[in-house]
Amino acid sequence: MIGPVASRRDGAAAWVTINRPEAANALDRPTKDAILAALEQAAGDPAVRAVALTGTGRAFSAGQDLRELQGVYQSGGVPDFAEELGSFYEPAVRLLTEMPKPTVAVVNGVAAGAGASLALACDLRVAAASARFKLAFSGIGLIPDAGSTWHLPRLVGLSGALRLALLDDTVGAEEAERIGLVSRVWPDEELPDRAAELVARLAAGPTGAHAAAKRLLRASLDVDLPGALAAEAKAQVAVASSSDHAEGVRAFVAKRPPEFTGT
Ligand code: LHQ
Repeated sequence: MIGPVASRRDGAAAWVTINRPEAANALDRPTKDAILAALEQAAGDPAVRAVALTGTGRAFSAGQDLRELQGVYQSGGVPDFAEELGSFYEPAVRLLTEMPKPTVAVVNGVAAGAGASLALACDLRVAAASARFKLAFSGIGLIPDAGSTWHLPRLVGLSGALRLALLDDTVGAEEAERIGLVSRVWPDEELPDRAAELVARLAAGPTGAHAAAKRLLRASLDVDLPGALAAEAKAQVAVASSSDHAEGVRAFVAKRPPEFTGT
């Protein structure tokens, strides 16, 4: 039986697919537990060199399961938001942003609420032409969470972030590409193959160099130039001793494509 999340390997790429299409891949407790387990597994497995997060059906993810939330309110309870955030959203966002390998959101359909936040936390987003982003938080009287207040200004600038948070505009895939939210948009029917190709390319890349580039770029807005130069030098000395660097130079001189191993 397939649970709320399907994990599979495609060579050195791990694919984590949210699988609750009947609920727009909304995040209820079992789904959150399964996503976290899948991300932890992929992050900790050195044979995995890129991770893709996607959804089954018409949605990427509609965020927090609001029926689950409503169930708590109806039974007279008060959901423990701090626990919700601390037990799933924070660790998931930290795994996506900190694992030493590229993470890609393959946005197959609507990404709303914390579903959008998870997509924003990935290193790259690629989208189907019919995909759309909607923060949705203000619609239920909440603030953008799961890292959205941090990621949005970095991805689309403060003005764009305020527009998305306060006006709650729905942004289609083409506009998302134009404003820098996504890196590629493909016709819906081409998304699976094109995304698999892109994720496989990342998984066949120089994983150590990708990891260091990801770490430095993510930290860059919080350090000054001398600090960034020093961090670059330290990281470059480390990756310069990798097999992948030697292979890259060998392959260039031999006029052949490099065969990186991630070591
Ligand atoms: C849903 C959901 C959903 C359950 C669609 N839940 N069923 C919050 C609280 C606690 C702690 C931490 O953080 C958070 C973070 C958050 O994520 S808050 C934001 C939560 N998300 C939303 O407010 C989005 C609500 N959904 C929508 O606005 C729309 O459904 C979107 C724009 C996602 C999609 O619209 P449509 O394409 O028109 O699809 P639909 O509305 O018809 O949805 C399809 C089905 O999925 C439908 O079920 P039904 O049985 O009626 O066919 C929806 O009820 C269900 N669904 N979102 N979040």
